[in-house]
Amino acid sequence: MNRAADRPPTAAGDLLRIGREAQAALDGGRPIVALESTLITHGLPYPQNLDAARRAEAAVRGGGAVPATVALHGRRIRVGLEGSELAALAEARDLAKVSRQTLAAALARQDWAGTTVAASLVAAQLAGIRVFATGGIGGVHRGGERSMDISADLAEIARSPVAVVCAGPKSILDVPRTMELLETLGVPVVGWATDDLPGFFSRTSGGRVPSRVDTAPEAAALVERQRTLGLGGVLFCVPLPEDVALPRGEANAAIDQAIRDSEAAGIHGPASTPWVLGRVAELTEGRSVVANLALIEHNAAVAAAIAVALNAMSAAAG
Ligand code: PSU
Ligand code: MN
Repeated sequence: MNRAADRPPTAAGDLLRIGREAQAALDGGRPIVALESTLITHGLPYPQNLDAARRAEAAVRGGGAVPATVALHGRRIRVGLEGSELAALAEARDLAKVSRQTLAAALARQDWAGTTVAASLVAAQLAGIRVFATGGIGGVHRGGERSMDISADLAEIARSPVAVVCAGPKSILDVPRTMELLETLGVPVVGWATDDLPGFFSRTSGGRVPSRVDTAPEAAALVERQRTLGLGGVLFCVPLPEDVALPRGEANAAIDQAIRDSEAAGIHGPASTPWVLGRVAELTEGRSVVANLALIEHNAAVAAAIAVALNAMSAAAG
């Protein structure tokens, strides 16, 4: 399925640089999982960000797939970084956070930049990668019905034929409106072995998921049907590991406080999520960061299992 010859021709060639290992996996039709990098450049402080990136890549490998972290560097969209490049990205300060709407402009610059879920999905699609993992997606921000601050992630998930594995929308966002918009955009939201919508730092959000799968082959079959119908992406929501989960009330209290503080500090737009996450980390004395690292790793492992199952299906279909 991932073989070079099966991929649609793209005019993006010169703007895209696929790493050696990722290219070999694509050429050989082996399972591969794309990973985003805004969580490295903006989501977590150094050195936890590098730890998260390495653990995610290791979890993908442990699951039998090849990791391909997406970022920008040298006026190219990079898909698949060397270990030293991952470290350079994690150590650099004041990098740009690039999403779909800023991608073309950012490619005029040499520097490293982090790619959001939306921009990373653009890259995955160009490279011919069908499975992607992150910690959390963007969504409808609180007050978004007035501010219209709605992440480009949602529309991108709707239009990219890529399976997105996340830990559910966190309550930094307006979770009910995020779910409504996903429904409007026609994105299947699928619980991973759960009927409850996971709440990122906590295993439940209070909401329900419209559908669920319990195994990787079941997930792969759903992804394949979605592709056959040409309906765009699928969003898998995976509850974080029990031992690091925060109680829902406690996570929400920290987030409420952090959002009040961000408003008092006048933080808006793309700066909002990184600022609020940093404040939540302070308020939970670092436990939100421990949870964040573990859920990123866990989601990467689930994504690898889905990629492996998709490949097995393609192989069986000849
Ligand atoms: N949620 C997190 N950590 C993150 C992000 C979301 O828990 O780092 C990042 C992701 O890269 C996501 C982006 O794609 O924030 C969304 O930003 P915006 O709302 O500006 O589109
Ligand atoms: Mn926004």
